[in-house]
Amino acid sequence: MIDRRRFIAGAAATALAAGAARVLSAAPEPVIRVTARRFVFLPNVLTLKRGVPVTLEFTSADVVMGFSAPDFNVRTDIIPGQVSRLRFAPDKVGDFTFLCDVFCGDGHEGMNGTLHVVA
Ligand SMILES: [Cu+2]
Repeated sequence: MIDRRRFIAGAAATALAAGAARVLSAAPEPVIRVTARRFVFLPNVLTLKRGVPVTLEFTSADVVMGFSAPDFNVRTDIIPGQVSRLRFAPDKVGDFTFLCDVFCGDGHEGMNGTLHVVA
């Protein structure tokens, strides 16, 4: 019984070590959470790396919104009570405007932010 317990502990340690090696060899992709509410995105400056896939996770604090980054041809609806995920890898460096593309009220036209893409 003692030997068996020792074996199980050894197996667990081996599994942990294997897991640690996986984490080191493939860092998890970045995830950035963004809250949309009338009439702002928080945060409204998102720093990304060119060529590195990123997942943006959007939630809405009030009404249906949209996220659109025309320079990268990506968009998604943002629905209250849901998480909208958008995964892409920016292919150019610079500052690019993103905006809400679903009419959400009187401040909608000014609801935007910046994708700050670095090398
Ligand atoms: Cu809007």
